[in-house]
Amino acid sequence: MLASLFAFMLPSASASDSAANIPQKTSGTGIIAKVAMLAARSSAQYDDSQLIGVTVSVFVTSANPSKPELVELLQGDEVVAIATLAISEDVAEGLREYTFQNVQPGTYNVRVSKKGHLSYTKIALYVGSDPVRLLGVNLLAGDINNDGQIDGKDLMLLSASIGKQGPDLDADLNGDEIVDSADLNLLVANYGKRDVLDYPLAVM
Ligand SMILES: [Ca+2]
Ligand SMILES: [Ca+2]
Repeated sequence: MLASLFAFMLPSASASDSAANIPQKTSGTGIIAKVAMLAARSSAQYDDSQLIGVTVSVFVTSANPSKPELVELLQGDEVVAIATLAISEDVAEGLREYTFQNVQPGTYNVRVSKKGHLSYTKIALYVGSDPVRLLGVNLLAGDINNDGQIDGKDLMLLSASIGKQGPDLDADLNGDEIVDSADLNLLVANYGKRDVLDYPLAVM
């Protein structure tokens, strides 16, 4: 039985590049050829399903929750995807959820960056067959010149801007459209820190 089905599959396979050939066969052969074609197609779909990846969610807080972050998925140093901001009412105020869809199994780095903040990079995030939730990413404010560290240069920039008002001021770390002591306090709290590289815990 298998052998006879196989015999019918062969001609259908050879004619697979021209669907018009199928109806020209005798009706019996045509049906079996069609079944074989469908079987081949569903087998192909099954193979495709093996390629469907999982969702990776990243939950982020920062000093300025009114402005979006840039959330990137990397393999080594190469950016392979940029996350989209998820609209979810379940997420608490000030917390933002970003998602990457259809992430293939593998090991990735996830980088979260934002104007005025040190970046955060999760190193060697393993993605298997289950969805991944990366929780508790809190960006540190104060890197006004965006050089990866919070130091005297940032402090000078902020000091020179004290009292300024308006949207999109570089030294307005908390996004309330004024540069004042609240921004200074944020910078001082993170003074001396650098871009965060979060390595996996060593397995003993
Ligand atoms: Ca800086
Ligand atoms: Ca401010």
